[in-house]
Amino acid sequence: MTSGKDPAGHLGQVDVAVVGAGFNGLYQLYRLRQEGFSVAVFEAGAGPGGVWYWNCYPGARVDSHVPNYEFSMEQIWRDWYWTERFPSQPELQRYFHHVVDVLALAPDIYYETRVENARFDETANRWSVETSSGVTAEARHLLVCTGFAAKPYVPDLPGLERFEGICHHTARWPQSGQSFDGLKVGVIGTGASGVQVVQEAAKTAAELTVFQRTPVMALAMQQATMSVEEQDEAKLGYAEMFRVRNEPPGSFADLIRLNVSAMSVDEAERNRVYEQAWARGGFHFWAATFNDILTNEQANRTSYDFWRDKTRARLQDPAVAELLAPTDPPYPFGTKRPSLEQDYYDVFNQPNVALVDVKADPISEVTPVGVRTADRSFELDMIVLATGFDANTGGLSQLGVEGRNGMSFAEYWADRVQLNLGVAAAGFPNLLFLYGPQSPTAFCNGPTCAELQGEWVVDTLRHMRDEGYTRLESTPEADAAWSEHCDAIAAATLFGQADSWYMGANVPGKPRQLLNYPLVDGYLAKLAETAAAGYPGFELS
Ligand code: N01
Repeated sequence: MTSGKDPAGHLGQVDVAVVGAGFNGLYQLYRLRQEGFSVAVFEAGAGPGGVWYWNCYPGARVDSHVPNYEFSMEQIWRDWYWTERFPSQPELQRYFHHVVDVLALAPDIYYETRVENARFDETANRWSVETSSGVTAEARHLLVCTGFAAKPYVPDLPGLERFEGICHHTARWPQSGQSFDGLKVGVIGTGASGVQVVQEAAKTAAELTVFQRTPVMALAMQQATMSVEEQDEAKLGYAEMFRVRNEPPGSFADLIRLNVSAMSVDEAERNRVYEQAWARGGFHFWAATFNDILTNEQANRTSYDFWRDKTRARLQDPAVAELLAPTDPPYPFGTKRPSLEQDYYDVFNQPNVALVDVKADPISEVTPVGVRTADRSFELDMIVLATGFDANTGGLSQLGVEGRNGMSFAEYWADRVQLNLGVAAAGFPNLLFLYGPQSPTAFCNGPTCAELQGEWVVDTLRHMRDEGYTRLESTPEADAAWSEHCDAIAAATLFGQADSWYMGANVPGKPRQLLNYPLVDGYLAKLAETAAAGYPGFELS
């Protein structure tokens, strides 16, 4: 099924093939069409939204507040109203349909069309793209907009395939829905997806068993409903808000880190700042307190202790409290992405909810009727795999991209991932990544990054067309230099101390390196510098 065009057959030559109809893919389609390029978007899902299409598990909602988390184009926000500050996945899906309608994008999007192979033709300087629905294209440029979470990670749990109950990964939840009502549910994993599923399952599951390996440091969401009147009033300031969002430090209009060390103030002042950030909710406690939280262990510990005490105050059982919010931090605060919660900690006071520490007592196997750890057995009707993603690079390897000499991403990055500015890699001419590895991805947010990084991509393609270039390729030296620069930034922070997906460390065997660039403003400056200097580090011909 496609939206708009007849899916059968060959599209012939297009200027740009885009993979993915999430924020980045839609933005590229909108802007490149405006610039006069022909564009085709291939999307594996049956609708737009990317992660917001696939992650339809009960309780899924975004952790970045609106209106920051939306496109800045007035024709989109003018008639759009949210119901909540942190919208749910169904509301986000409606938003994506609104975007597609308002910008009239549908005719160029091919849904249920997974890119299965893309080969670079050295003679024509074009990508031959083949898809699961039979649509093909010969594209001058291939823009990979698959996001960081396109490939779910399922750990190697012995016996998982023999489980006879219901089993879903959060990112492959049935689109038709699956409730927890009256079931004995086991949730494996306590990252952002696990937190949200647990909150929901605790309401109606007969029994909920949460298998925790590492405690999440979940922050108070401080959810709020939003009225039409309040949004109408706020819209008077949207143009200015989006202008600020796009300026240094970039990505959030109202999350500004203080230019003050946590160690330079006394405890009372520190707590005042922390209380204020806590009350504002969302990522404020992570990203808008002191300037050395993520670089100085002592400063970081003050954040952790504040979070721990806030959290433990809500837990009735001291043993459960010690597992969920240990006396000493299991990793530095904020070096794994903090999830947002509404009543995650409170549900552990309920009689139908149990916590199992699978660090101390690891899962040994999944049986046809449940889960067995070294010491205990749990009978379950349903297993939820909230085990995250082969993030940043995993989704890319699924596309069957063959660059020069048939090289795949997996081959090029076998020992370590390296991309020039997080947008291009040697051996893959005319291919640009948006929201990809070694760009600000996880430290920016979808719509903002789609616009900020996206404009650079639009400018680059326009520059090539205007100057008569048909080929752009990164150099191995530039890839290596950017990757080393990312390493240097990682070394100056505490991120390396956590086994997180930021570091590729959640998937066994993956090279361990910082896969996201933590400085949005520095990144944008580098992009601008590169364009202004005539694209050093790239070969244009
Ligand atoms: O994945 P995760 P996620 N046995 O990797 C555990 C975004 N997101 O899907 O920490 C037992 O964070 C693993 O344990 P450990 C957001 O950016 C956003 O939750 O490796 N447990 C961990 O607890 C987020 O950061 C939203 O020890 C195992 C969990 O599985 C990112 O996506 C919502 C295990 C995986 O946590 C990823 O979040 C959802 C095993 N063998 C997601 N293997 C919002 O916007 C893994 N685990 C709110």
